[in-house]
Amino acid sequence: MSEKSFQGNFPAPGQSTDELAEIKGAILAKLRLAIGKDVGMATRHDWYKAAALALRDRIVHHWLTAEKQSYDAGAKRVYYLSLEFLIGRLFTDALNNMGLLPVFEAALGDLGVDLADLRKCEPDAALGNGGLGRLAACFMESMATLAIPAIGYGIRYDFGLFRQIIAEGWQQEYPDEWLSFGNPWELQRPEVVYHVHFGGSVERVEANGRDRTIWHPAETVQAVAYDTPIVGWRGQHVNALRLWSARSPDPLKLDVFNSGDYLGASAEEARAESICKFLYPNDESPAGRELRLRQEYFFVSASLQDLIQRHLTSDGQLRGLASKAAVQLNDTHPSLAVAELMRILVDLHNFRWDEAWKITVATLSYTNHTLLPEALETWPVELFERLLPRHLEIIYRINVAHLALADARCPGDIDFRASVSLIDEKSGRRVRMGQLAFVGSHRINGVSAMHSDLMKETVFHDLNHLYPGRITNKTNGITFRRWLMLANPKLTGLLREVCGDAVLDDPTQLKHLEARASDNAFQQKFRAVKYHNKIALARLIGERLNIHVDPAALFDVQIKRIHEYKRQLLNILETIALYQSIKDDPQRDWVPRVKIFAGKAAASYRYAKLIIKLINDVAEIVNNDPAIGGRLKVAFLADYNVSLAEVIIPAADLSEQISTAGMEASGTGNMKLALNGALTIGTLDGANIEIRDHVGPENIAIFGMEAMDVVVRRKQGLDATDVIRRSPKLSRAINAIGSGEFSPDDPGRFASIVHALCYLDHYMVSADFDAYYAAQRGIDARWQVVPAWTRASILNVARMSWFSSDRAIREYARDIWNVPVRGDFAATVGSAWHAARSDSLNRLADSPAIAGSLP
Ligand code: 26V
Repeated sequence: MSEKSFQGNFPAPGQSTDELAEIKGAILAKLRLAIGKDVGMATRHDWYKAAALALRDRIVHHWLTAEKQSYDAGAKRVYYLSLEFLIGRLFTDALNNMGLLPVFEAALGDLGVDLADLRKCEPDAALGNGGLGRLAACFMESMATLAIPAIGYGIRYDFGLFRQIIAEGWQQEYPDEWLSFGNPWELQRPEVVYHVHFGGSVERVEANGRDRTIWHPAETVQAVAYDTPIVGWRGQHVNALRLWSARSPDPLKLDVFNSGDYLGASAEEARAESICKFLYPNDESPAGRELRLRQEYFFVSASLQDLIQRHLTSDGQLRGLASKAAVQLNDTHPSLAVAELMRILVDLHNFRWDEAWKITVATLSYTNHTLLPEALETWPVELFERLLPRHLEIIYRINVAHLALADARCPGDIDFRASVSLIDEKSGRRVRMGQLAFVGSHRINGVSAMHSDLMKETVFHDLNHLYPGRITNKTNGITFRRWLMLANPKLTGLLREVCGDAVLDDPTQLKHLEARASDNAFQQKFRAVKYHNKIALARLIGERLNIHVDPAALFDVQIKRIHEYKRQLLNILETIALYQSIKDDPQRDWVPRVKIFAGKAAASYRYAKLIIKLINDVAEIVNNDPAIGGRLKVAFLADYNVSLAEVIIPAADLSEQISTAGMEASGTGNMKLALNGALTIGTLDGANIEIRDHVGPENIAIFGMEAMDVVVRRKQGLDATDVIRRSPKLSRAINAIGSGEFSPDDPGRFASIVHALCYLDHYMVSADFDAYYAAQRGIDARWQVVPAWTRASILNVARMSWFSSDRAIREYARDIWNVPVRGDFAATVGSAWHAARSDSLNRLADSPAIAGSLP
C-alpha cells in the first residue's frame, strides 16, 4: 500500500475530510486489532470483515441510543417470533441505510480496496426457505425504519438452507456453511442465557389452599443469545435480531468425564447442540420429526423468558404485559407460545387461569402463510406428551373451555366441535398448531386479500364463526431499500430525477412517473436502464452457464421455490410448445425470448427435482438447436438466493406468477418484479389480484382458471385427457416429453410427469395450458410495440408504492400491535441527506457479477 493512497484523494461529495479520515482510521484499526493482520497481509476477506466491523461500531452507537430511548419512554415493544429470517447480505444494506456508502467507498478506495469486491465476500445468510423467511427480513427492516421498538427472535442455525448445485441437470444439495469465516454482524451475548427444559413428569401439589403444578423436566438445554443489529432507513433507529444458539449446560458431564469416557461425555453436548444445527426444509409434513418440535419449543421458551424478564425489569409485574408487549407468531411454528405463556403466568407467577388467558390472548397474534393442507402443522399427542408433558396438559385445558364455547355456539353439532378442536382425533390423535395459534391470539391475519378471505371460507371457517372479527388481512410488502434502491440503483437514479429525492422516503411519490409514462425521451432513458441491467444478467448467465443470451431479447423470469402448485411445469411446457412452433415456422418474426428459471426443490421432493431436470434437459436441446436461430434460450441459474434475486429482478421484462389459483397465499417476488418494471403474467391468485388492482388490468396479463373454477373442476374429477385431446399444442408438447425427445439417454425419465399431466392434473397444468399459451402470445404482440410496452412497464413502477413493507408494517402497528410509528421522514430528517449516494450505488451496480456464496 503506497503512502499516497493513505492520504487519499478528495472526499466523496457531501462527506467531510474528517469523516473520511475517521473511517479510514477505523477500518485500519479493525484490520490490525480485531483481525490481527496488517495491510500487507490482508486478504479481501480480511478487508471485508474490517470494514463491516467499523460499520457495526457506528450502528451500535445508534442502537444503544434507540434502546435507551424506548426503555426510558416505557414504549410498547414488538416481538417477532420466526423460525426463519432470510436476510441475504447485510453490508451494503446497512451502509445504505446509515448513509455511509459514499464515505466507505471513498475510504476503502483510498486504501486500495474496491467496495464492490468486498461486498461479494459476505455469504448470504439463508436462514429461511423462501417467502415466509424473506418477509420476516423485510419486516425487520421496516420496523427499524418506522422506529418501532422491536426484537426479532429466531434460531442461529449452524447451517442455513442447503446450497444447490446442478450436476448434469439434476439438483444436488450441499451444506451451507455460512459461519465458517465468522460473522462480523453478530454480537454474542454470553450473559444472556436461558434454560429450556424437555420431558420428565408433572406433579400436582397443594400450597396455601391452591393447587399448583410443578414440572420436573428430564433434560435441560441452554439458549445463548446472538444479536444482529438491524438498521432502519436513514439510520435513526436500530433493532436487534436475536438468534438463539443451543448448548449443553454441563458440556463435559464431569462424572462421566472423570471415568475416562470422553465420547460419552460429549454425547449430551452433541444432543443439545443438534437443536440449532440446521434449518428444516419445507418438504413433507413435519410430523414425527422430533427435532423440529424441539427447535420450536427451544426458541419459543428462550424468547418468552427473555421478553418477560425485560418486562419485569421495567414494570415489576406481568399484569400489564399486553400493554407493553406485542408478540407476533410468524406462522404456526411458534404456536407453543400460547401454552408456554400460560405456563409461565399460571405455574411460575401464580396467575389465575382466566386472568392468564386474557393476558395471553391480548399479547399474541398469528400470521397464517399457507392453506396447503400438507403444510398445516400437527404433532402426535404421544410425542407432545413425551417432550412437553405440562404443555400438553395446558393445551387440553384450553381446549375444554374452547369446546364449551363451541358447544354453546352450536349445540349438538359434533362436526363443528371436531373442526375447531385443538386435537385432531381423526388421523391418530394430533395437536393442531393452527387451531392453537388461532385460539390463543387476538388477531389472526392472512397475507393477501384473497388469502384472508379463503382463510375465512376454508381452513378457519368454523373458528371464524366462533371468534368473529379476529381474522384480518395484512397484505405482504417488500422493503424498497433493498429491492429498488440497492438492487436497481440506475432506476433509482432516474426515479429521483423525476419524482425528487422525496421518493426515497415516501414511495407514493412514484406517482409522478405517470405523467412521463408516454414521454418518448423518458421512455428511452427508462429502457436504457433496463438494458443496462439485462447486460449484467446476460453476463452472469454467460459466466455461470456458458449460454449466450441477447440482452435485447425478452427476459422472461420465474424465480421461486420449485413446487407443483407454483407450476414451473406449465412454464416449461409452454417453452416446449413455443420451440416447436418456431421450428415449424422459422421465417416468422418470433419475439426472441430468454426463459430464466431459478429455485430450489426440497431435498426429499422427488417430483420437484424431476421438474428441474426437465427444465435443464429442455435447455440442452433448445439452446443448441441451430434451427431456431437463437430466438429461444432457456437458463436455469443454480443456487437461487437473495443475492441472485438482486441481480435477476432488475433485469426482468416478464414476471411469471402462474400458481394454481387459490394456492399461493400472497407471493412477494411478484411485487419485487413489478416494482422493477417487469410486466406480470399471472393467475388471479394471492397478491397478484391486488397488483392488478393497483397497476390496472391493462398493465398485467391475467389468464386461466380462478380459485372457484379450480374447486369445481377438482370436484368433477381430474382426468385431463379430454383437455389434452382438444389442445394440439399441449398434446404435442407432452408427447415430446413422453417420447424422450429431451431425454434421449433415458426416454422414460419423465413418464411420471406425463402421467400426472394426463390423469391427475391436480394443479391444473393441462387445464390452464391453452389460456397460458394464448396469454404468452399476447405478451409477444405487446413486446413488439415498444412504446406501449415501455409505458406499461413504467406504469407498473409508478403504481407499486402500496406494496412497500413500510405500509404493511404501519397496518400491523395500527390494527394488531397498537404501537405508534414514526411519521414521514421528509419532515424529520433533512432531505439533502442522501445527495451523494446514488453515485456509489451506481458504481456498485457496475461491478461485474455477484460472487457465489462462500464454500
Ligand atoms: C410449506 C410446505 C410444507 C409441506 C409441503 C410443501 C410446502 C409448501 C409450502 C409451504 C409454505 C410455508 C409457508 C410459506 O413460506 N408461505 C409463503 O409465505 C409468503 C409470505 O407470506 C407468501 O408470500 C407465499 O405466498 C407463501 O407460500
